[in-house]
Amino acid sequence: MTKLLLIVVSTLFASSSLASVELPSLPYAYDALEPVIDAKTMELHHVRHHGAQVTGLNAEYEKNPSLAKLSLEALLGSISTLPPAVRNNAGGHYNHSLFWTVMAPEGEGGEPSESLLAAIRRDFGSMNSLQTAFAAAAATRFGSGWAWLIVDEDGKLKVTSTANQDNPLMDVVEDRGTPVLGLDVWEHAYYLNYQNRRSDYIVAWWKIVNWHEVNRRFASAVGQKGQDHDAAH
Ligand code: MN3
Repeated sequence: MTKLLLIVVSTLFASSSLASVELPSLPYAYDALEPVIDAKTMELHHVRHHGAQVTGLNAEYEKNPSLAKLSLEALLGSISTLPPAVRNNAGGHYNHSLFWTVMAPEGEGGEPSESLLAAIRRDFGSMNSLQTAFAAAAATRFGSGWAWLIVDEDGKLKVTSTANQDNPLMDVVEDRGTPVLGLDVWEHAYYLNYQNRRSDYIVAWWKIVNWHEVNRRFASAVGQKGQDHDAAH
């Protein structure tokens, strides 16, 4: 009887705690991405920038508890109906959570899967052309924002960019789709090391892409769950 009560009580608490998000811990140490991204940048970026968005999103959930019942993806999909603070904080939380996972220490990120490579050749011609298109999107994003590799509604790969903390899941952006790779091109992401040389950061960043995670996201986006997963993941 006591046990049952405990289960009931803990279930109640579990569902009421839905109304908050937490800052995810990084899957590597702050200095693990050096020299491409320095430890100080990673720490400030994670704790202060992403941390502030987590706090900000939780504050919005408190103001409007019905928002917390939606998945983050569903929330982003109806962002046009929501206040700007939700757009910035929910976008920032989603974007940074993705960003940390699509990076890995140099030499540990593996390679693109066969099916991802095939899609890259089909939609861009080659990996080189994809990287050129991605660099152009990242370099020409004026001010702050993100560059993305997405799977669009037709299952095609596409390179896009968004301003501020917007992302391709939002119903306010031109090119919508499921992000499989994202690069933060806000100055806070690279300025300590690269200053104004954003394009050097963009080129160096490919060395720390975590293809294990990109492969997983791609397979999930095109509905091949479990079929073409990188064995190492
Ligand atoms: Mn950032």
